[in-house]
Amino acid sequence: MKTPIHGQGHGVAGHFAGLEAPYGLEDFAKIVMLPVPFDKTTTYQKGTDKGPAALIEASRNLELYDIETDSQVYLHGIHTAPPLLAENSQEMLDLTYKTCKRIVDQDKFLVVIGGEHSISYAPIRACGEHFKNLTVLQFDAHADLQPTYEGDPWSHASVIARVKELSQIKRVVSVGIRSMAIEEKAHSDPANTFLAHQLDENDHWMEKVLDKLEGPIYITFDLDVFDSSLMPSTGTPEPGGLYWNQTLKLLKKVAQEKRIVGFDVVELCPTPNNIAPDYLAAKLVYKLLSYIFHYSKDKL
Ligand SMILES: [Mn+2]
Repeated sequence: MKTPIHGQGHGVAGHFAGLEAPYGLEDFAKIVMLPVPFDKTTTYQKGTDKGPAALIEASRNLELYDIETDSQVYLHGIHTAPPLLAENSQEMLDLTYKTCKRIVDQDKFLVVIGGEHSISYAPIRACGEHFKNLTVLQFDAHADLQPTYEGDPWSHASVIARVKELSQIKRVVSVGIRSMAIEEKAHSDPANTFLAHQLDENDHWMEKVLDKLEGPIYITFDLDVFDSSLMPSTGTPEPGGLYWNQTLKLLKKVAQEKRIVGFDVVELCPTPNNIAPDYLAAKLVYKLLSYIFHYSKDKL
């Protein structure tokens, strides 16, 4: 592949990894990338509505060959769907749910790109109905367990509270939590929560996470789970978070041992003149797809 020129990338603008036909074609592609540029309920730094476009633009600078898995996951085809636009939470969740349901019912592998974390309710609901008894693996700095937040039950701070109410969800396993209101504590589930300060220097905790994962697995990945030095471009950056190699090690183990049926990556809030976090988010998406399609293709 030619070395990309800075600020540009290969292929077609607006397509993940710039993929052109046949790999970016809807009918051919096994993977469908769905941008949901929604930001209405965030309370600190606004701008996650710009996240999907920044992630997709950065992805045009990715190498399509993954060294670690010795694979080229794009050969399965990655179609980038048109962004979903809505004025309010109800409209956005309804539209996103219907679109996600159609994608999973067509046996495509669903990837949702946010947007604020509240959008994750829709793909989780769609995957829960399609795959049944879903376990949700949440990567997040925040518990997101507020019963309602500022009077809004559909706030980004309430998304996991709403997810836990879905009948097709067996369990939510949370990793990297380090910020919680006292009201959320009563709703938290210590047996399935891996608080950031409890993650040791060694990686023994990862086996404990794997033990909690049963049945089909959906990953909701709030980028603020990363340490704020690594991921400053998020609505609510928190110090004391996960690092890149550690995170990928866990994701790889999950892909090797479990059946991942879909995922979302949310809360990218691009910073002007700092492309590194956008590229990190794009690379996370591509690495996770590489792991899933390399290690668990017989389980898909
Ligand atoms: Mn979150």
